Amino acid sequence: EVVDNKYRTQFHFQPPRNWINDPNGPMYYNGIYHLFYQYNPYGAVWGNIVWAHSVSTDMINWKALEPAIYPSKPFDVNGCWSGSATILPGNKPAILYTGIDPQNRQVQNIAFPKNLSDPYLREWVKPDYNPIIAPVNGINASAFRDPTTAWHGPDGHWRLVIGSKRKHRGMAIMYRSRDFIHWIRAKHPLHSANGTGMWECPDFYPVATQGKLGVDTSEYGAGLKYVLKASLDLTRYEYYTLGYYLRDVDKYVPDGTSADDGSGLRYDYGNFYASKTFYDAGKKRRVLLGWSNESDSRQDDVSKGWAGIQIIPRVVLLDSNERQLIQWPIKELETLRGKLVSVQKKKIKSGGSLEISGIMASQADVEVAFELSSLEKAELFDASWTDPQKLCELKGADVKGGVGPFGLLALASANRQEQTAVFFRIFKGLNSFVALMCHDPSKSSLRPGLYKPIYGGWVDVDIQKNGKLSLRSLIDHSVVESFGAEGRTCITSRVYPSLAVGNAAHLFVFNNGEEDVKVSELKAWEMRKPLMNGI
Ligand code: DQQ
Repeated sequence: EVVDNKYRTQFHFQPPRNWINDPNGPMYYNGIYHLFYQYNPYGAVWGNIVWAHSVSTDMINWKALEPAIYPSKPFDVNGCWSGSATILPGNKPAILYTGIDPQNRQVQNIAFPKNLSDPYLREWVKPDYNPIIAPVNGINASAFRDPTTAWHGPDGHWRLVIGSKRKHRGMAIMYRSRDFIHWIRAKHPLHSANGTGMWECPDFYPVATQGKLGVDTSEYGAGLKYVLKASLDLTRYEYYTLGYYLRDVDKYVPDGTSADDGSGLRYDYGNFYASKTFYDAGKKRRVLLGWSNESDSRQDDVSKGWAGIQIIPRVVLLDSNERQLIQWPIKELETLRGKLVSVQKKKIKSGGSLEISGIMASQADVEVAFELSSLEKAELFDASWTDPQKLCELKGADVKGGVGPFGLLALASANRQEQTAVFFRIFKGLNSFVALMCHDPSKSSLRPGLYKPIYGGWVDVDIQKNGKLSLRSLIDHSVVESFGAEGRTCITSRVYPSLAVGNAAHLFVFNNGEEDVKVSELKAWEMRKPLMNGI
């Protein structure tokens, strides 16, 4: 089979060919990171789903193995869908996943490594007592999937949740087990929210209110808050809330400040779905993985022979104000940094720009710190602007502003007929300034008929106090993954330039605001290619 590599990413996770979607069962076990993922062995569109398997010692260089879990028994004959890993006492990993049975019901199955002394855990055994959880007693058998990593309570029982819905109410149905094999449904879901529809790939875990360490899923006690995330099938966006976990009654109570009705916080305001975290006991951090789908057509995917990537793994921490999470690419990514170009203390005048040359700008890691000496010219914020994505649509990169838009033009052609703009705008609100971050790929390609959605999110920073705003963008041929304000707002876009390809891609800093801005420092590294599944 031939594959077209023109738009292939070089340091983002991909197999050599075919369709991929959700990350599955990520885990750290005896010094090795395992990533399983939804994969179609036969083509570049969704279908025939198995758990493909790769291993790594740094989550940047990957070695592909044979699929670990694939349809072979009645309880998964029609597909092996998403799920999670849990490391059981005695250092024994177990995988829980959704199988599609002969009646096309969604059932939950367990699998164990065949041979614990194989460092790669290549072969997995699915006992014949599967399924271990079936959609009975009123559960909708076509809306019952994606078991989480389990956590252990003080009563000696394991707990997990499974994504579901009842009518329009999305929910995380909870189960308990003493032996990890016999599971009993709890009377109440861990949490539910009306009007949100099916919850796919739920994730539930603690985060520390102090310090920079991640927390294992079963930990409990003072100084922890909880994150509950669901991927909403209705909108194809994910939302999370922060809150408390009342362990005695197994209920999650989201903070009053964070909406859980599908309008709240997101890990990523762009093309990002079906994410999952795991606790990395090696480096004591919680790591987030997620799928970024293509935004070209199905026909494009078939002709290029591949579709879908995983984002660069991100460390997840609670912001010190406890209002949101902060995400940052794992440190290991920096081992790929090659040739560096940098800029210091450079004013970008109103309407001006600066080209950053000297590296291959189609494969780069760019960090830039902006300094705003005055916010006087900031536009007034209109209280009707409640949706940041809509505001970015209203005010794209070419729409002049007061303070901003300023930021980067990634994957730009020499004369900027093509560009993917990553930028901020600052507005003056009633009591404080409002910062907006946008991705505007509307000029990302001269090719007709591409899907080029504009994305946006608010940036939770005190811009008046700081007078600074930082941006990091990971640019990789057909993806731009951006981190605003040290990872407070993240946006990922998939783009398919026709001119700004390979060595013909350019990188600029731009400022379309009335107010001048200063680049206090910019560093752009050309990125090397890691070992990537034999590609
Ligand atoms: N993808 C899987 C499901 C999950 C969905 C099937 C989310 O288990 O709900 O490929 O992208």
